[in-house]
Amino acid sequence: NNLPPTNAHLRQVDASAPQPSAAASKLSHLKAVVLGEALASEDDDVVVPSHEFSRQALVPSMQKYLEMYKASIEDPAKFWSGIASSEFYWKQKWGDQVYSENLDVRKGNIKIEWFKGGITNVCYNCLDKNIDAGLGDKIAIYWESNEPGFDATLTYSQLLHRVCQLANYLKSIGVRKGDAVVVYLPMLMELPITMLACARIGAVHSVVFAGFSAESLAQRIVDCKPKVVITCNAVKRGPKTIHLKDIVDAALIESANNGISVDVCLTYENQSALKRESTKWEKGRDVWWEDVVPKFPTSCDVEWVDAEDPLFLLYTSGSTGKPKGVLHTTGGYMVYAATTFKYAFDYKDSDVYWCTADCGWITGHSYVTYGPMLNGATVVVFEGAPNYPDPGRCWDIVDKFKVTIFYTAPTLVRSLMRDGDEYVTRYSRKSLRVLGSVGEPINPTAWRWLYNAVGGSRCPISDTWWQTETGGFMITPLPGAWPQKPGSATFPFFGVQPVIVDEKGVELDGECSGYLCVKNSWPGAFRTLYGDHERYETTYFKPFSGYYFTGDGCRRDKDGYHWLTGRVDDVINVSGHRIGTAEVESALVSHPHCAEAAVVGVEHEVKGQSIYAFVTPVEGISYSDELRKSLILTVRQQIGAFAAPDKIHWAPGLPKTRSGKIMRRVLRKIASRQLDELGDTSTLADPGVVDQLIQLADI
Ligand code: 6R9
Repeated sequence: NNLPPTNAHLRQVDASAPQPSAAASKLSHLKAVVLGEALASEDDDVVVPSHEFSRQALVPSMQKYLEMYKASIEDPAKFWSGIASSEFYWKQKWGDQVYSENLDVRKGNIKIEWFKGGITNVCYNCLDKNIDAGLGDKIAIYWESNEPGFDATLTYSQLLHRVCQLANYLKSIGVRKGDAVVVYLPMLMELPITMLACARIGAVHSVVFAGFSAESLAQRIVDCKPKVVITCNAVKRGPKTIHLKDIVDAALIESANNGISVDVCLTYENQSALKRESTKWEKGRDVWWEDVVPKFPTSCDVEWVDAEDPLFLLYTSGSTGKPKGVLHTTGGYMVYAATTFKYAFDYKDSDVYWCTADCGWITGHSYVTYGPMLNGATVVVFEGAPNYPDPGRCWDIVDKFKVTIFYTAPTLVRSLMRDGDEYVTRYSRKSLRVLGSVGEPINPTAWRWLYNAVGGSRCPISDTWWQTETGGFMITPLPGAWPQKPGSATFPFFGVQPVIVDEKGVELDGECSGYLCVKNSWPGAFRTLYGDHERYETTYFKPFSGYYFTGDGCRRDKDGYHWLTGRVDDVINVSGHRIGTAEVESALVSHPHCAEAAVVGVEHEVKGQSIYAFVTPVEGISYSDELRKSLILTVRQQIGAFAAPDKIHWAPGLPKTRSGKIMRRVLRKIASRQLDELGDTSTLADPGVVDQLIQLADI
């Protein structure tokens, strides 16, 4: 009865939105096609789900959603404990309290706990439980290699055997409950196997995306001090071979220099990329996976853990300082990842699901491994590059495995869109029924292309807004339940109360735009930043007292739909990857010829944003292409290729206020060449800097 404002808007939508009918659906499609981006307002552009789809959907209508949403908000304990007890195995039920939370720094330490005292195991719920339910022979993983024609499959029983062998090996080298395991693997089957093996024995995996540099990897190793690092010798991505083991070697030297030595480096021999004879080897430390793991028994007792014991750590970029170790725990994350997967993709047992994300990011954790496998789904794991050998590869894979749910990122959609429809229409794609998007706002043009060209105007798109920190979807369409608006993530998931606040932290009502916060906890929320609870509180809970602050801007339209408008902090989103400006700046200034650097994001047609760096060389060093190249190389080496600036803009000086703060607002305008929108520059210590920068723009 004390429902959040969002709900009031939902009621309006319910009444005012066109009712799903074949005619309406056709009309809205026509409207979308004919008017394209030129619609009077994107807020009025609706795409209505077909009757056929809605009829079979788990949540077939707005009314049903509202009922469930209301229940989830009015009594979260009842809502979530109902799901937790009926759909998961618990060795022991949680105590009297389903959850306890404090999201208000004024009332003491921030604390979020769900199902505390409950004893379970995520790996058991992903594998043993599904096998006991008769899914042993169901395909768990279709693996597709970088090279077309090379693939492999694992049934749920086979997957369990592999997981147990690795779990037994890890135990044999002394990995125990609570120990960290760093994983630096590409999208081989061994990556989900490793995650599940860690979960089985209560070890805490920390997967590092295998595109990060040796230095970034070392930084994470030093932070979480693993007993073992798991990697492979090399991987092929498209036509390129990447020697991952060399990167790990360098990282291990670097971490040893910082006082952290790792005893074991378990290395999978990825024969299609590199033979073991050609792999550099450190005797005594390095162990070939194939030499040891298959010798271990194919069954392994489960380590039963508390719902609040850690499941994994995943480092992500913030607006300042070093990457943050986002910590997720067991019970709440499990329930949330599985439930969001099920509803947001309208999951059915017969589905074949493919998410193009890498397990090195949160999307791969929650929606390649845990969410789908907790539901007993068949998952496609793809090693390669989505446009290799040509831009039709994705649809080739869709047809090959009869993929029904395809989940990807706007940046890939835009790049495939540019390559032309002929790569799409060459393939049938008729197995597809639900599409998904994640990582950044999807622009309406890309949305429509995905909807029409890829999905044949049949498949709802779940534009899922969420974050590493949230563990699972927060604002997302439920396919079939309500009309979509291309570019809007629509409405909150069950149990989530998003609010939009102004700069003073006052909740805004009705049509509004401001900072996106959440006012309650949800089971999948992260519990802390590893080793730095204070930074957790400062970053996420202090900016707006009483709320979790997401770092995103958001607008709510007249119908209550949510439109994410991008980061409002100093985080850049390049191809859906979060990169902190501070990280890139600190890499640049580590270059001996760089005196100062300031980094901003600029709009990019395919990548969403690209990195634009202003650099002041040290006295006596002149601007040159060599210096430019060497600066970019430094960033690649320190962070990874995906963080390399697209542009180095020479700066005799940076625009600073009298107190020495860089005025990024001005830099952003110069970077995007919006020179007539520079705004007030009179508070700059030296306003002349701005003209100098403008003159140097195209050098
Ligand atoms: C899952 C993931 C989180 C940031 C987030 C936001 C952006 C993600 C989005 C989206 C608009 C969507 N973001 N999904 N923006 N619409 N559907 O990407 O996690 O890597 O932590 O990034 O990505 O800015 O704050 P993460």
